[in-house]
Amino acid sequence: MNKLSECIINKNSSFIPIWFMRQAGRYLPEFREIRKKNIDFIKLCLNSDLASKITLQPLKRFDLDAAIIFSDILMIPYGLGQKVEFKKGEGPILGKYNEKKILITQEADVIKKFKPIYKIIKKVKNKTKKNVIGFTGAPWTLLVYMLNKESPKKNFDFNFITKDKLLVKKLLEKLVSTVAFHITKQIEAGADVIQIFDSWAGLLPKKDLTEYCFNPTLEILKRVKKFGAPIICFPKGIKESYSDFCSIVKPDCISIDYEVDPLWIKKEANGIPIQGGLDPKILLKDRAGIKKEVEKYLNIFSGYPYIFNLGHGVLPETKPETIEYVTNIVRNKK
Ligand code: 1CP
Repeated sequence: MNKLSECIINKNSSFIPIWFMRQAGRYLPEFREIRKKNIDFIKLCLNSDLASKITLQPLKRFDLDAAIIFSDILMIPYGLGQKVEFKKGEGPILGKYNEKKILITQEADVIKKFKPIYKIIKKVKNKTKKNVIGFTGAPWTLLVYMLNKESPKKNFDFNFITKDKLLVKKLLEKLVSTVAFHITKQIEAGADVIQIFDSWAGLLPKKDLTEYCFNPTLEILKRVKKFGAPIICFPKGIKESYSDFCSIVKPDCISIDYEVDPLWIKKEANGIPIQGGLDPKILLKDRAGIKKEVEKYLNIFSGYPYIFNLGHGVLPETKPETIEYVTNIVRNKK
């Protein structure tokens, strides 16, 4: 059994596995080199040679315990027939959604489009003994992108997104089944662990978390449990509701963001393995500042099943040497 599974499934706390969200990405010059020649981001995610190569790039440089597949959460809206484009400096732009088209999309149509993704997993699996992490967006976060058609960073209105209750209900059901199915196919292709990113859970009013975040995630976990791969959940930004998330959803592992007090969550998680937490902005500080913060997490979670990671993705301006520096601190922790 490899390191992440050992920590999550066996709750082994004698070793702290390490990987980084967005470890394959814009902070790496070798990624930017490939990206420059591949303007169409979706096409790049479906190019199994290049995407498997990008997935392995961080493992060539750093002593990490896992490879996260190079893909994107917005492959799901793309798979359901919505146009998805990434414009330079603007983030994702989604096309008009056609409710009927989305709702009648069959699993077979999605498989046909996603075949290269499962091929990437198989290729990566053949090339590394490390854990291979598959991932997906959570229904709520995907719904936000599909209906908002651009990043909610730019503009977001909860009442606008949830205005048409019937449409939202139907879309969430479709997303639950598509996400559960995509997780299953990734596990079949060889993914050892799956992470569900609910990057915009923090936009939900507290009273609506159950309906839009907890319940859809619970339903997905129920459907994929029998396939045996542990699931890490990352309901970013839900603050004190991390405690309810742990007791209601009971994920195999909970990924915390940088607003979560690590000492508090250690008490609230009820023994559920914890991942992450460190603010990615800390990695832009000097070495003494970085070491202090990394060691804070290592000390707090000493003796608790913990996976070292950040509280969100690696920022594009992070120096690759910093990732190496942090990895060495974690590795040398006794
Ligand atoms: O060159 C570029 O401009 C592309 C940048 C890029 C990359 C490298 C995007 C566009 N996606 C990715 C890959 C990616 N996305 C990975 C695999 C690589 C790895 O982690 O090593 C993963 C796991 C994601 C997940 C993802 N995509 C999330 C969830 C995590 C998070 O950051 O909260 C989200 C929200 C997205 C949407 C997305 N895709 C890309 C961008 C810039 C965004 C964010 C848009 C926004 O700000 O709303």
